[in-house]
Amino acid sequence: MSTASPPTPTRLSIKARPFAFQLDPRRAALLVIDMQRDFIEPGGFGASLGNDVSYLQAAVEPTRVLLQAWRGLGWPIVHTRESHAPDLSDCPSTKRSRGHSSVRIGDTGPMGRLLVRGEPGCDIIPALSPLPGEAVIDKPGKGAFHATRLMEVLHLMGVTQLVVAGVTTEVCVQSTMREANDRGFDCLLVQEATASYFPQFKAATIKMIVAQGGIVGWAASLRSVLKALPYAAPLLGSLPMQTLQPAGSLPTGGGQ
Ligand code: TIU
Repeated sequence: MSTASPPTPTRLSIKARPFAFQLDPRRAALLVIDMQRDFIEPGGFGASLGNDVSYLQAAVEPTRVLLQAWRGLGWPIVHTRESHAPDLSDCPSTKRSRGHSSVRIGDTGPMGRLLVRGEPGCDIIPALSPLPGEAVIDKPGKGAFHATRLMEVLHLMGVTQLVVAGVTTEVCVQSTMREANDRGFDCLLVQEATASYFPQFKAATIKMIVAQGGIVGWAASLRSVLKALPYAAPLLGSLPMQTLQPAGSLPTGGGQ
């Protein structure tokens, strides 16, 4: 008797809005956007803009579990970091001058120079550290395709679908999903694995993404994604209940 695992089907149907997402296991990457200390921890860039960074904590555990599921399958993973060269030659003065803080990109804070590559604050938080073999894309913009090799990296991996996690929902996540959508990628946002400093912006962004029949892409609960991925359903049991949003609490998209 063979003990080989059953073959993975060619399409995995994930319950999603505005309709089921047909994930192709040979073509899908997990894209984790900007889960950096500078956005999530006190004393970083996000806090310097006056934000309450504690809102972003909610996305950490769901993203960790999503990474665990993806790593177990050996499927491609790409992390991004919003970051600039130490000489700030890739930071437009318009970007640097924004915000109402006395501290700006490139200035020194408790975790080193804000959003500068190589500084402690620029690192991805330890709970979600990339493993060897996972791509890490440093991006000077909000969208991950702007002035990066992301398109080439995904092309070389044969990826046409992106399952997306990260922060913040309405800034770098939404910008990247729109860029990806225009470049021909089907994008699925995992709702618990993204967060904003402004919960109402997160809810509105999800509505915008799925509106008009999926004008930007799809959104699904972490539960739906884990239930659809091979071998991942048991991970659901390891998640604290408050990590998973009750089905009824998720924003329903308009204009579907
Ligand atoms: N400020 C804010 O909400 N976000 C950013 O500046 N960058 C990302 O979203 N990564």
